Amino acid sequence: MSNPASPPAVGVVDDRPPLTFPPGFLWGAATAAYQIEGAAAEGGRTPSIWDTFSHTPGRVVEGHTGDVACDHYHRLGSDVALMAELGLRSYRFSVSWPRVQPGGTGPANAEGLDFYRRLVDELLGHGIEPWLTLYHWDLPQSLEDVGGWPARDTAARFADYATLVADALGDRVRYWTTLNEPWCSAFLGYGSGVHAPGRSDGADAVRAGHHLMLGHGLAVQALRAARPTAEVGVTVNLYPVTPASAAPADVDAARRIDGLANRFFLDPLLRGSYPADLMADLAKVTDFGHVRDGDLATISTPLDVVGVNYYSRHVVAAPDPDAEPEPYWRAPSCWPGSEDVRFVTRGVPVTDMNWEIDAPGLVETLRRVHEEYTDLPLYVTENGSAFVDEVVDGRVDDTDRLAYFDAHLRAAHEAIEAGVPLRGYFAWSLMDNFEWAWGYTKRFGMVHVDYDSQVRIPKSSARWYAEVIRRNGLAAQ
Ligand code: IFM
Repeated sequence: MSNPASPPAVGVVDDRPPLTFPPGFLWGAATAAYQIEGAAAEGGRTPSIWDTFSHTPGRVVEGHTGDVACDHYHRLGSDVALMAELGLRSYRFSVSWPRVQPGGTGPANAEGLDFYRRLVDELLGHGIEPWLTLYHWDLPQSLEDVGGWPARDTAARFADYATLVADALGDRVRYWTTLNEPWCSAFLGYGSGVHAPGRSDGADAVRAGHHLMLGHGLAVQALRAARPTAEVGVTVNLYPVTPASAAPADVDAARRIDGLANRFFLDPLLRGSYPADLMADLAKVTDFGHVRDGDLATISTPLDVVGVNYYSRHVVAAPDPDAEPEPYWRAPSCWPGSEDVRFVTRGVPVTDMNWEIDAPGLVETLRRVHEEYTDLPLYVTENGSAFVDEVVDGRVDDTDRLAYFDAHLRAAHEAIEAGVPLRGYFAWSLMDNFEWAWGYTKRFGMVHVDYDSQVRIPKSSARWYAEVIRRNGLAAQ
């Protein structure tokens, strides 16, 4: 009997039992504006930090940009038809802030809003529930020019933008997510600088994280004021963090990274406080003087749902005592104050991102959020894998990706059986797209995209997922 929580080996038919999900379980797929839309300079859109970053030589692999991406802006109708063909019950997309509010302040851009109105209407027309994310990393460049997320005012601007979108789409969109993965915006954008806007300052990263959450809290209030019936949440990317050994120094390294990766966001958002140990770890980076009275109450404004993005696990070890003259940790880091913690590989199978495949980590993560933080309904708002795909005779047989989904859906089911109120699952991603600093070199899609012709080919995983949705579960194998 194979381990039910790890993927079946490629090409091996195993003996897993069929699994059925609860009635009404929401099956979907996700994308994000900058990763698929293209039309970067059309319809009144102004540049975001990702336009600037991707056009800066050396920032994105092979100089790729989101200028055209999957050209979804011009292919909305056929893309939604494809979603319907695959039987998706929900589609999670993000709104491009600089498309609907050029420059990040002032009045709405009617043409930009109209694109999303058409998208939502098309989805509803096909019986697909729209799931709208307000911020998936594309801050208007002009707001970055006046300080970006490390500046407090950006949080207020975000709430204004939320109101503007809610006024336009609140009558037809039920599910609203404020932020996608604020850890990435803060710590990759302002810490290591491997994401836009490409700044590297630990204190700025911490300030950015706080102001992202403040913006979230203000946006939740703005959304509720505009649309009292909206179901509002936030999406965080979480990792189980495991010490490489039982040695106290490794255990402490895991505590530190868990603090920065997970508790930095979960505690303020769901408990209204920063963890004391995390603040102590960060004392040499910041005095938290940017936190004002009332901020944490705003940040922890009650939610309706919580979104969890899950990809992998971190395994960490204590700093290497022999590392001096090899200062591996002096490069700009996304772990301010804990730059010297070592990330260890265990030799288990990895995806094309080099991320370890660890389905049991999804069970752990969902149980932790539910058991330690909240009774709210949870949704896996992203889960998926990049693999190298080959088109052969017009087909893409992505057995590795299919196995990854299978293993993680089994894990999701296990979490439900353990009492987690998991209400839905969104595969990342509907289609291959611009994978940030990796450009188009990494493919996460269930649908293959030929970036020259823009032809879409549903991969084996997409056909398999359509069957999962149809059955509301997994067939026996
Ligand atoms: O492509 C990203 C997405 O934009 C955010 N979550 C992780 C995905 C894979 O890296």
